[in-house]
Amino acid sequence: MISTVINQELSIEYPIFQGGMAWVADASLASAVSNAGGLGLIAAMNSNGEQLRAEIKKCKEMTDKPFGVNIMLMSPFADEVADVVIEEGIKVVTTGAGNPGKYMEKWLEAGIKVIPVVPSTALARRMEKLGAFAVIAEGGESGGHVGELTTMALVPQVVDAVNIPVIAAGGIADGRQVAACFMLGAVGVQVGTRFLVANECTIAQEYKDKILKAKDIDTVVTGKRLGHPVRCLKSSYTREYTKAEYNSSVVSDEELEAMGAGVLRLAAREGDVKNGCVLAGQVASMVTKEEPCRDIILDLFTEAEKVLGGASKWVK
Ligand code: TUI
Repeated sequence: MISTVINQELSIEYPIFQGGMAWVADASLASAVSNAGGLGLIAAMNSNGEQLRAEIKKCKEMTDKPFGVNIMLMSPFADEVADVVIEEGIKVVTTGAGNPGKYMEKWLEAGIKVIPVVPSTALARRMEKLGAFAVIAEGGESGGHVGELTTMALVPQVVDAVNIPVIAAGGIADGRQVAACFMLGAVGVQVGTRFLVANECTIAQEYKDKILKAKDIDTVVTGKRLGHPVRCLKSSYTREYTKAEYNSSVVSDEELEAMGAGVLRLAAREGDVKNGCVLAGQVASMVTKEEPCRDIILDLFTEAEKVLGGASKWVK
């Protein structure tokens, strides 16, 4: 049984977080992950304050286990959702795509455990100083908004840089990868892409089918030119976007920005995986089966324990 400060302090069974995926991580997925023994997270990215409040209330009805909220800091509603998590008594907040410094004091005062995603040791150290409970070191193998470093390079460097717990994210879809993260010094993992095809995940079936059919080299990073690099599956949309992105003499930044509007919702909610943006990590091709969240978590940890138990086979 893998047990660390993460599951112990957060009162969950397994040290695993579900990624706060935009337009994906709703009350259904978050409550299912929490009921399965992990930490489910509702993504606030696509919600204003009142929409988030409604989703939190729904989640409270679906589970009596702890769950958290992920706040995407580039969201125009970040300020209002930052207050809603306090009003609703949320115990764990993760953040992404920025520095949550300006909210830290009030969240800590409210007794919230703040766990920011960090793409570098510098931000990890800053977060530790501001009172973060832990950090999520997310490598660029992940889906969605990505940093520069890989999980393999980032996790041990963050582990060495701070004295708070480190959760690894990016490129984790099976038990071998969970085990590898523990070997790098992480005490928990965050998994996104594998939960996309969970039975309890409410995204369009077309999105799930595209994940299930993905091959190893099917992801691409778009949006670097505008400073918002995002990893997703290749599609007609990404081909058009990439053409525009590397043609700055013809396509202005404003036009490029407009090409990104509404594309996450289009794929996740309407199932238009040709014209929408299907966020997914590099491990999408390892995700081959739709199953309940409980089976995903059991599979990850059963295999991880086996691998960790046999780790010494390399030492003669
Ligand atoms: O946030 C994510 N993944 C996301 S957010 C999202 S929605 C969206 N994003 C961009 C454009 C349009 C829509 C989809 N996926 N992951 C967490 C994450 N955070 N990865 C990397 C970072 C990060 C990057 C830079 C965190 C902090 C940071 O620091 C900036 C600073 O101010 O130091």
